[in-house]
Amino acid sequence: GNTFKLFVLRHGQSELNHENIFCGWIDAKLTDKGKQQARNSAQLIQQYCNDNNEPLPQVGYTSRLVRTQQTMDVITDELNLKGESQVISGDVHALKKIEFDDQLLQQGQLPVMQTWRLNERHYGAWQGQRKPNVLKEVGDEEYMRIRRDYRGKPPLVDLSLEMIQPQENGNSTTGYEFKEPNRSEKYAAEDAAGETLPISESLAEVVTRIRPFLDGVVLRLAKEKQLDSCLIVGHGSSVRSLLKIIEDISDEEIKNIDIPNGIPLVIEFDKTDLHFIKSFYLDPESAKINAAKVRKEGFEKNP
Ligand code: DG2
Repeated sequence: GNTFKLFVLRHGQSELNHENIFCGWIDAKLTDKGKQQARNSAQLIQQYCNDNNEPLPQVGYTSRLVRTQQTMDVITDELNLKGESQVISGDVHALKKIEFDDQLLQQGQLPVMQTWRLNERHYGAWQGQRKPNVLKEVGDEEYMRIRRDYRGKPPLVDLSLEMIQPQENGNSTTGYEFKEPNRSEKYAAEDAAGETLPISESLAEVVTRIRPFLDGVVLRLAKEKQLDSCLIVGHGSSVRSLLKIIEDISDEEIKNIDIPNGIPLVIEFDKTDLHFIKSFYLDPESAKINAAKVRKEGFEKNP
């Protein structure tokens, strides 16, 4: 065809999504429901490709967080592709030179790249906290401002507190109950490349760090290799950021957009100059219902 397609989805439900806890860079795994959502995504992609006589995605991208990688694994399994995953450091100069092995595709394997630039927005000191508790503490307006305003930014996380074990039954909290994996271990590749990783982010900051990856890797490779499609598994905020850039959504409008777990979006581009044509969900009904639920998280005691 003469269009290039990006299949983009948010990972399936994670354990912390299920518990109604802000997750950010904490490495929560998928729940069984999350895995089921991933399988369902694969079927929707397969169906779409069959119906439109299109090949399956030719490259995959995930964040460095386990929930997107697990989602990708389930999808590649379901599509009978063998995922070959590789970490890319995210360094902006290196990004422009990233290549993948064309041979892999012919052998029924999907080259997958993992980058911190697709990570969820760093939720600062809110990550690991229960949404209803944060809501109670800061009030409705501030809660929604930080969650959804383009420049809303949670308080910075204290990573040294993350290193301390929480004290049960004590009067004071000396550590966080849920925490990020050790940074220097998990992000050694990024460290080595001199990347500066955040301790809290606004959506605006996610947009800034995702742009060089979208242009330097995803769209560049699509053009160079004349790809038909690729698959990105991201997070609520990384998917919102991609949409904001690609569809040129205003700072005001982006406030109203929520991303459901595990429902693929198709974003179509003109193959010749890669200009954006249109985007749509493969299951628009469920996408609408589930996006509305995401927005209300924290407002109901038992979602
Ligand atoms: C959620 C988003 O991100 O939370 O960090 O808890 O996509 O990784 O599950 P994801 C989190 P909200 O901004 O929707 O409250």
